[in-house]
Amino acid sequence: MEKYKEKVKKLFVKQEELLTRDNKKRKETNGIYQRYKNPVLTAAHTPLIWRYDFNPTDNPQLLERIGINGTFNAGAIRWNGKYLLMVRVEGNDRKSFFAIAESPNGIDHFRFRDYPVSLPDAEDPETNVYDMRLTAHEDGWIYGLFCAERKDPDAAPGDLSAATASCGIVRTKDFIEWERLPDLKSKVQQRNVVLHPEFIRGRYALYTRPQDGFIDAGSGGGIGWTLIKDMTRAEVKREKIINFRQYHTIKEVKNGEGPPPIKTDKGWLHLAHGVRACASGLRYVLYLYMTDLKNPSKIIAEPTGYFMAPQGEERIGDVSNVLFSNGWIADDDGKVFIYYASSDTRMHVATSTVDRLVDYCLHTPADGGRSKTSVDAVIHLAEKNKAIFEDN
Ligand code: BGC
Ligand code: BMA
Repeated sequence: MEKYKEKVKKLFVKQEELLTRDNKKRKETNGIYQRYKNPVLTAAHTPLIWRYDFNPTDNPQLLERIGINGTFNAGAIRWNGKYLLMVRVEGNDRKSFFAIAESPNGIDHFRFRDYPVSLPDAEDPETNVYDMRLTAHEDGWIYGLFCAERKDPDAAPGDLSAATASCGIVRTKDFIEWERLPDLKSKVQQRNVVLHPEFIRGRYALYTRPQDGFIDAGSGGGIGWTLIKDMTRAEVKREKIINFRQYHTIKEVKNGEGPPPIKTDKGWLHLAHGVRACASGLRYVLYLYMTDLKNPSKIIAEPTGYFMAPQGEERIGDVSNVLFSNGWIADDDGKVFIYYASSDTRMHVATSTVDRLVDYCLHTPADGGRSKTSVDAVIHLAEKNKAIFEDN
C-alpha cells in the first residue's frame, strides 16, 4: 500500500514539474513574431485524474486507463484576467472533445480544469467535434463555433470513411454553462466557420468555408462571407468568397479562416491556414491578410506566401507537416499571443504585436503569381539596399 501511494505521488510530482515549467523565447526571430521553446500544452499536461484509476483495488498495477493522443487546435480568449484556451483533446480512440486550460501570462503554466467540457447534443448527435473558434460578440454572448462531424448517411456500403462536416454552435456567458444552438444550415458542407465579433448592418457575420466534399474543397473557392439574422436559427442564404484559393500558392488546395479577426486602426487583421498538396501529403501553413475596417469582407492587403510554417519538431506528429491555428489573443497594450498547433499533436505560442503584424501585412510584397514577379521583388529590394550601402 505504501509503495502504491509512493508511485501515485511520483506521477503527480512529475506532472507538476511539467505544469510549472517556465517557457523562454527562442533565440532566433524574423522580427515579425517570436516563437517559444516549449509547447504550451501536450497530452502529458492533461489531468492525471482523467487517465488513471487511482483506486488501488480496481487498478492495483496503476495502469493508464484512458489514453490521450494529442492536445491541439485551441480556440483562445482573454477571460477573467487569464489566457483561456479551449483545446481540442483527442483520445487514443480518435474521438476529440474540448477542454479548457488557463494560464496567468499566456506563455506558460497552462493548467487544464478538472473536467473536460461536456457539450450539449444537437438534434442530430455528431460523432466527432473539433477546432473551436471563440468569439466574444458585441451581443454579450461568447460563441463557440466548431466542426461537427457525422458519418455520411449516403456513403456507399463498405465506405467507412465518408463523413459530413457542419458548423456546430454553442454559446456561454461564463465558460461553465453551455447552450447548444442548432447547427449552421448550409447547402454544402462547412468547416472552419468563424463568427465576426461585431454586427454588420445589424446582422451577424460569418466567415465560412464551403466545400464540395468532406476532404475536398472542390468548387468551394476559399474563405466565404455570409450575413445571418439570428444565431439561434443560423442559415447560409447567400455566400460570397472573399479570400480565394489560387494556383501555385500556399493555399492551392484549401484555405480557412483561423481565429476571429483582430480590430486594428488600419483594418481587420486575419490569420488563416493554407494547404497545398505535395509528395508527402497535405502541407498546412499559416498566413495573414487584412480587410477593410468598415467592410470586413473587402481585402485590403495580403502578403505573399506563408506567415508561419512547421519547423523542426513541429513538422512531426500525428498528422505531420501541419501548422494550424484557431486562437489568438490581443492584449490592450497591443501584444498578440498566437496559439498554434503543430502536426495535430501539441499547442505552441508565438508572440508579436498588432503593430508588427500590420506592418508585415502592409509592407510585405503581394503574390505576383510567377517566378519572374518573385525575382523582380528580390531585385527591387536588393537594388534599394545597394543604394543605401553605396551612399555610406
Ligand atoms: C479529422 C480532422 C481533419 C478532417 C479532414 C477529421 O476526421 O478529425 O482533423 O481536419 O478529418 O481531414
Ligand atoms: C483539418 C483541420 C484540422 C486539422 C487539419 C490537419 O482539415 O480542420 O482539424 O488540424 O485538417 O489534419
